[in-house]
Amino acid sequence: MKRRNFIMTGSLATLATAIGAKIVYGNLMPSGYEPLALQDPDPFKLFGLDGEMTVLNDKPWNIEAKAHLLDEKVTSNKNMFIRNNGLIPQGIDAAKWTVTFDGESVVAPKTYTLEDLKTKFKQYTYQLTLECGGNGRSEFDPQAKGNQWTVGAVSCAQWTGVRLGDVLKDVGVKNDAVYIGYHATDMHLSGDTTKEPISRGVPMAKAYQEETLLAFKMNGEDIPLSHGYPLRLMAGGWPASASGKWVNRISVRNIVHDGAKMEGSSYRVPCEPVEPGAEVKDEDMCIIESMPVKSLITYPMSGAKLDFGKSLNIRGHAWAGELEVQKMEYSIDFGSTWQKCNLEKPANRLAWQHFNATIEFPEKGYYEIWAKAIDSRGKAQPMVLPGWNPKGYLNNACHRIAIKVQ
Ligand SMILES: Nc1nc2c(c(=O)[nH]1)N[C@H]1C(S)=C(S)[C@@H](COP(=O)(O)O)O[C@H]1N2
Ligand SMILES: [Mo]
Repeated sequence: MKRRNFIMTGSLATLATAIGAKIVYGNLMPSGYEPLALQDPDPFKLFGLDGEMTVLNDKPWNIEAKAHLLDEKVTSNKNMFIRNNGLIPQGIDAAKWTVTFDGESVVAPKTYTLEDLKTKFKQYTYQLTLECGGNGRSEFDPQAKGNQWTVGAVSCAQWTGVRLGDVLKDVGVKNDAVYIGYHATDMHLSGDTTKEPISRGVPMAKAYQEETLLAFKMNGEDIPLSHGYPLRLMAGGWPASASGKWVNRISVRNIVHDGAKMEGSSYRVPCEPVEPGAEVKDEDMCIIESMPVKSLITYPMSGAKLDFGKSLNIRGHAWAGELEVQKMEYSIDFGSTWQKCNLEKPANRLAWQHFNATIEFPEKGYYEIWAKAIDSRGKAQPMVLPGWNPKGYLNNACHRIAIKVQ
């Protein structure tokens, strides 16, 4: 059951009976709030039964991680979510792979082999946070169409490649350049080869950022096929849809790139907040750029049970798009009071930051741990769902886990 479906009918005592433990800060629970322990899946039963990724769709493949699978500081290949809009290309020969720069705003089109990229330009390695714009979509009401991502469409792997900016300088870009748009070799679901499943991009300022890479390695090895082998764009901190996989062409545009999924409600949100379910005109929609501040508790799993008298060390990651996370807090009393977590600096700009805290529980019973990150401009994650939008993007509500102390 989702948060929205809950109608709080019972008294605290009835809720406690249903959960099988006293709700320690029950008097502080927001009215109408559905405790995690009463939601489906019941965290005390389901989580921990398997350590596998969740398949949301197999046509195309869309797979997400569970929170505890993201516990590593650097996300390993097996725990990285996969998001495809079309069909994964087959039979790739990396030795023959090329990437062509074209568009209105190149001085002249230019093509590079992978070998050219690797030998002509300096290589850089960064940890980059990659979060799907639709991560958290499953909680929106009215429900938004698309993959019902919960919390696991985010990763922070280590990427190696050349700076897109260095290559653009080598290509030669005219003064009227506004945007770069990627083109890739994955196939439209219809099988129609004249259609692209997705062709997005970033404004020139983001294209020239030091951390924006044309990457050929992930975690020190060739990029896995599902993540864009042999070449992908990496624009960390932006909706991951800007980071094109299997890239073989980059167009330097003198307009905002108008490729597939750049327009309408794709990766765009109302420029001003709207009522849930509202119709929003095209011209009132804005392209998502930097992702909002967010965090994830990766240890323990929701549904963990703890012996009374023992303290609990929680940990996880926090990120804030183009910004740094300045402060990380947790609450065990449904958001009434907040305590500080230890927060590490990022490994580099646009990498997620690790946090931890030691929690003592005052008595036996049921608790929820809520985590809240605050970015360098003082903006905090909301406790409840943020602004509704037609496609269910940008849900950065506080992550919460359920705990029983017994
Ligand atoms: N060519 C291509 N690039 C793509 C996509 C795609 O379908 N095709 N999906 C985008 C979206 S919406 C996301 S969230 C990320 C997912 O990257 P990952 O599968 O490596 O985690 O890739 C982006 N790049
Ligand atoms: Mo995405």
